[in-house]
Amino acid sequence: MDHKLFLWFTEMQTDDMAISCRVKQRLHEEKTPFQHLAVIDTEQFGRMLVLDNVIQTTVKDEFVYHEMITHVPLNTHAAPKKVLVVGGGDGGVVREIVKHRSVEKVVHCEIDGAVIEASRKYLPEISCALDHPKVEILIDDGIKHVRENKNTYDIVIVDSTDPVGPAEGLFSDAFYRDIFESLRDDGIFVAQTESPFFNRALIPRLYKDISGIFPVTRVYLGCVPTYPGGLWTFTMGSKKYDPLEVEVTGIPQLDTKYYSAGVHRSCFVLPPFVKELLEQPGGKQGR
Ligand code: SPM
Repeated sequence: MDHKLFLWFTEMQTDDMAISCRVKQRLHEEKTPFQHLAVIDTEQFGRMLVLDNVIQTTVKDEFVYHEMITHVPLNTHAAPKKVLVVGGGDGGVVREIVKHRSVEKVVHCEIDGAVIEASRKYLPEISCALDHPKVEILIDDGIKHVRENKNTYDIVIVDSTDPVGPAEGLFSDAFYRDIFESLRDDGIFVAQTESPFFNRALIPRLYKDISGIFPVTRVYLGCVPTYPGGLWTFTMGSKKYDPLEVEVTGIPQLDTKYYSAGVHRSCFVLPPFVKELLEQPGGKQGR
């Protein structure tokens, strides 16, 4: 009989639900000063970055998340020149930012240098723009960086892990206030804000915090198969520009697989069960 041993990686996405992927090969594993880091090769999603046993990104589905967290804010701004990325050590957001011709400088502030090194080595399709001449990498605490740099950025993108452990402070009202200060007068901020199925207390809290600081606050959606439930939220705070007022015919053709001018508009159409999250005490989606 011809037997083959199957090894599986399992992430407990909630206490009662898991995702399992058949593993081809374990490529890398280390304990960094901040977290447990692994890169594995899977049959279904190809190479996968896993932090503290939580899937961060995979070469098969990463484009959805990285395109949506990047192009929606950058195409909402008239001409973003200076962009800050907090987190996102795999480099996927940086790769998308440098597709924008107006951008002159990308500051990439990642607290855990080991994520960048592992991504450079094992995830070249995602990390390929980290050495782009417009990119400056800082191995530093994003919270501190934002606090120390006032009136500096056109766009701030927070590409964090889940709101536990090292990323907890990246989901706080104080951090959002510092981001507001770090932005220029027409600046825009966006953060990944988790699942509308499984983070039903978090999303309204973040929406309330952000809309208490920014004149324009919008929540939008993307579909990331390896995240719990697939459907994923992003929350944008903007000092001036409203993504819903963008003339979508003017959006440049970029090399993207999920984001498009049409998606720029449709991603803000929220199903009632998501809309209702924003209608809890704290205010409605909008100004
Ligand atoms: N550049 C990709 C980094 C990914 N950042 C968001 C990760 C969220 C993954 N959380 C899944 C939820 C599991 N509780």
